[in-house]
Amino acid sequence: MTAKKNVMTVHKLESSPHWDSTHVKISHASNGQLTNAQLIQAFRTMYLSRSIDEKSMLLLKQGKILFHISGPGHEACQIAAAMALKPGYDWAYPYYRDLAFALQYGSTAYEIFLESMHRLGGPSSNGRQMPSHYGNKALRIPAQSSPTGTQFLQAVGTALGAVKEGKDEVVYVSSGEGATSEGEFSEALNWASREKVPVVFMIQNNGYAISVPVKDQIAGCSIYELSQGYPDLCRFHIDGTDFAASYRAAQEAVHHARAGKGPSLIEADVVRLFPHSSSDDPKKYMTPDVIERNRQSDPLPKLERMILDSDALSKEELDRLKAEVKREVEEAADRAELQPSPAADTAERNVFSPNIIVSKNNFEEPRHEGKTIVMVDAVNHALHEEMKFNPKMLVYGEDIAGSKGGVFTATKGLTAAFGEDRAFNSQLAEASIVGTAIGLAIRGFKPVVEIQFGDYIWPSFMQFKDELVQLRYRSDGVFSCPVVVRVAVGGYIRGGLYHSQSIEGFFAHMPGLWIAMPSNAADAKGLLKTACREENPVLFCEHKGLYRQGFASSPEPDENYLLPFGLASVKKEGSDVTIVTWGMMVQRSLEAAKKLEGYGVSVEVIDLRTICPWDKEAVLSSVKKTGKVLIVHEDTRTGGFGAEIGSVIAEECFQWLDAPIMRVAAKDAPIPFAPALENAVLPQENDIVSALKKMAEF
Ligand SMILES: Cc1ncc(C[n+]2csc(CCOP(=O)(O)OP(=O)(O)O)c2C)c(N)n1
Repeated sequence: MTAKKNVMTVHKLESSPHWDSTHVKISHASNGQLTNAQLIQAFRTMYLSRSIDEKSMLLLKQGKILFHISGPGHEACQIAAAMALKPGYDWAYPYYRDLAFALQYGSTAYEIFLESMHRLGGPSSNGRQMPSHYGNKALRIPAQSSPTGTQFLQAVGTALGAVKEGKDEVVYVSSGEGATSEGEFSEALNWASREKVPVVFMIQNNGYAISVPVKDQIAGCSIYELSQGYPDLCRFHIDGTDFAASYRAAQEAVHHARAGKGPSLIEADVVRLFPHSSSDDPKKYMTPDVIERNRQSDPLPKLERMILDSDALSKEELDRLKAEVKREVEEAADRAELQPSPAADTAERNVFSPNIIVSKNNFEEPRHEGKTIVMVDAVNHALHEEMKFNPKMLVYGEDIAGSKGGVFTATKGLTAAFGEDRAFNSQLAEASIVGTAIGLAIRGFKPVVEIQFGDYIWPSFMQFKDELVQLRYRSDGVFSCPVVVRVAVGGYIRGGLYHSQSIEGFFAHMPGLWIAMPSNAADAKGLLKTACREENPVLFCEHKGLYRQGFASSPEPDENYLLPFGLASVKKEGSDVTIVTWGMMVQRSLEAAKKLEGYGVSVEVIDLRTICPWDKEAVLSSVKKTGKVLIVHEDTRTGGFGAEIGSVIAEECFQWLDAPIMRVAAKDAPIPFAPALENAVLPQENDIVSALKKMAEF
């Protein structure tokens, strides 16, 4: 903890000259805009929050709650922020220590206990998410996750949406000081400040991130100091245990945002009076001195003193209020305990949306009659048509805007046709692209964003795995974020290690995500249009080696063509061996199959088209017919999606198999640059031919 902690100072940018730090000293005379009713309200919420935390620790000992993260010491700045906002109109991304915020914002003690006792009927998770992760649709609190820092970019996305809709909503997002070390915090400040979006960043600095002291976390120990270079970022450094000071800063920050002047950062110095979580013991890293000093900064007795000093309530009235709150907490806990827990057979509910917009049942592939187009143009036309169809659709990513239209021209003409508001460049930060898209989708936009190369999608991996694909599940279907992420993938373009990667195997391991990987222009157009309409998040893999290939071009489908996910295409019928493949490998498999005809071997080639869901029925029925299956993919062999397909075939088709299931895939190596090396690593037509011959001989 630094010497700065709990000093009653407020720093303020010159941009708000009416803020005067001398007003911060709390007294009856100087509490300014605070009425007695507000002080009493704040005290009631603080006492309620504290009592819930205390009760939770007891319930934990009784085994009725399995985990708890508490907020004592943080309450004053949280309540102040909630009081400055408009619940249900503004948005909030609170963190796990924000119990007092959630209560003041409108959550009830009963709802809190429903969540912490993992009961049905709570506002945010029905027993899916751990306690202390707040969510409430009516209050506009998106159900929260656990990674420290992912919420910042989502908040920026939600705020960006408010600006786009011309609304004066404000978005609150909070964390501890430790979480600001995550790169996404800086990305969020950059985006928020650059675009002047209405976010209030509330950083609750309690001096520790679990056991790590702030001196080991933040250069100079203050995020307020560190963030001084951002234009239009209004900054405050306050004693967050002081309710009046907190309220004034919060009001100012919210006012700044609502007036369209941009984001604010409030660094609130607070104390953590309880352990980090129920699994922690602070005595292992806090000295008795620190523990005692923290205790003396407890915001609860401070606010109590303020109420008594200002005669807002007498001692007897305050005691009555406390007794009433204690009763409320006991009743809420008892009532919550009586509610049922979720049934085991609902465990897979809401991994995916139950609504399929474009069903594969009774789907009939039309003959496409349009002009022949290459795949990148098919993508481009799909985007144009869908942006016209859905005014809430936005397209953004690195380099996508303006006359260039991306490094592959897939987004060409979108800005000219739909304006900078709907087709725009993002900052060069992949987590930002996906994170903000989540925040936009949560409030009803349809972001169809671009990651320039699959090789660089990894900074967004956390936003994918922990956020994009899990929001629906962790909120049991209350929230969703149907984002489409288009990404150029694949090799055979002499792109070396960092412009060649196949990524579908990694992403297929994420329940909740749909993945497409078309092999030709017509499928690309039909699948992308479907992706833009569906409710599930989609990773749309576009093989850049196919973008302009003649063999991947097709007559253009019309604007009504929507190709369902999970429907494979039999590209060639055969009776001796089945090839299951996708993407670039479809053409190579067809060429190899043609060669095998010369040896009297009839090969069936199935193009999966989508990896999640994949068309199991089509594959199994072909394998039952041929008795032999070769899986061909461009991704590295170990852990590639072929292993999954092979395993399912072995489980469900064993008695039909006349040969071992085989795979042709990339070697387990990065993809090197020199042509001879690249050819050696990526699967070639000859590899497929050899494997087919081997299989035919069984
Ligand atoms: C990305 C990520 N890394 C690690 C963790 C484990 N973790 C949970 S809370 C925490 C400390 C956070 O400290 P701080 O942001 O200062 O907030 P505080 O808990 O002190 O309020 C850590 C490391 C996590 N949840 N997410």
